[in-house]
Order: sequence, then structure tokens, then C-alpha cells
Amino acid sequence: MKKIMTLCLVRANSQILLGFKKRGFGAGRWNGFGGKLKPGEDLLTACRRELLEESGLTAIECEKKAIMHFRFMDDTDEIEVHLFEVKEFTGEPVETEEMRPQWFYKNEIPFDKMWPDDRFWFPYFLEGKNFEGQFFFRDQNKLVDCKITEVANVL
Ligand code: 6OG
Repeated sequence: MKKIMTLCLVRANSQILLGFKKRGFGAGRWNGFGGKLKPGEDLLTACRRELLEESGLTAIECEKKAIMHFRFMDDTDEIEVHLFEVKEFTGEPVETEEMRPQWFYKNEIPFDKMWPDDRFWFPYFLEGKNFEGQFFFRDQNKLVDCKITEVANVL
């Protein structure tokens, strides 16, 4: 089975908003905001809902930037993550039960406290590229294979 999730990165004033995940999958790591789709929900609706729930921000526009496929050695399920960028929003970041938000400059992104795949695809994102990525993990701390391709349009 495939688990479909959204991931949203907000950019403003040359900074990126990340959240420190306090519980659940990826706890203890900085990441964008997102999660699983609810039954019947489309990607854009899920992206906006998760961003609001986890950061307190309301997206004015979400732009699709990437699709990433994650596989783990001990799991037959694939995780399909749809990455969105938000450049316009309303509200102020607030700490929630799940996430503690913080703005980071490009050269301050805390890759050593993020998912191991992030250091490979973030440069594409920061340069405004659209891309597709395939990642294979041995376990949650060990990425064993990774392939990233720049694309003109993300499906
Ligand atoms: P919840 O289902 O806990 O949301 N996510 C990943 N993000 C990165 N950077 N790398 C991964 O490598 C990821 N796997 C999942 C998708 C989980 C959030 O974490 C993202 C969702 O935004 C394996 O609410």
C-alpha cells in the first residue's frame, strides 16, 4: 500500500519556516509541515489544513514543487510525499502540540537534525527547482540510496 502525505515549506524574507516535530513519525527532527490525506481530501486541501493545524499559518497560495517516494527496507508500504511551497500566507507561526516553528536562513538549515534525505533535495528546493526523488532507507536513521531528477512540471 502507498501512504500519501503532504509536506509544506513556507518561505518569507529569505527564510524558511521549519517545525520541530514533538511527537509522531519523525519526532525529534525539524521538517516542513504536513501529514496524511484524510479520506476524500485532495492534496491542496490537505496541505493547507496541515499547515494551519501545525503552524497556525493560512496559505494564500501553494505551489507544487516535488514528488518524493520513500521506501524502508523493513516495510512494503511506500510513502509518497507531495512537496509544496508557500510564499504568501496570513497569520503568525505558533507552537502547537505537534510542532515548534522557527525561521531559518538558507545557510542555517539544521540538516543534522532533519530526515537524512533532506540534505540531498533541499538544494533543489532552495534554487526554486521542481524535482522528483526516490529514497531508500535501511532504517529511519540510514539512507542507503537516493535519486533526484529535476523536472519541468510535477505531476
Ligand atoms: P504525520 O503523518 O506524522 O506527518 N515525511 C518526511 N519528510 C522528510 N523530509 N523525509 C522523510 O523521509 C519523510 N517521511 C515523511 C511527510 C509526517 C510528515 O513527515 C513527512 C509529512 O509531512 C522518510 O502527520
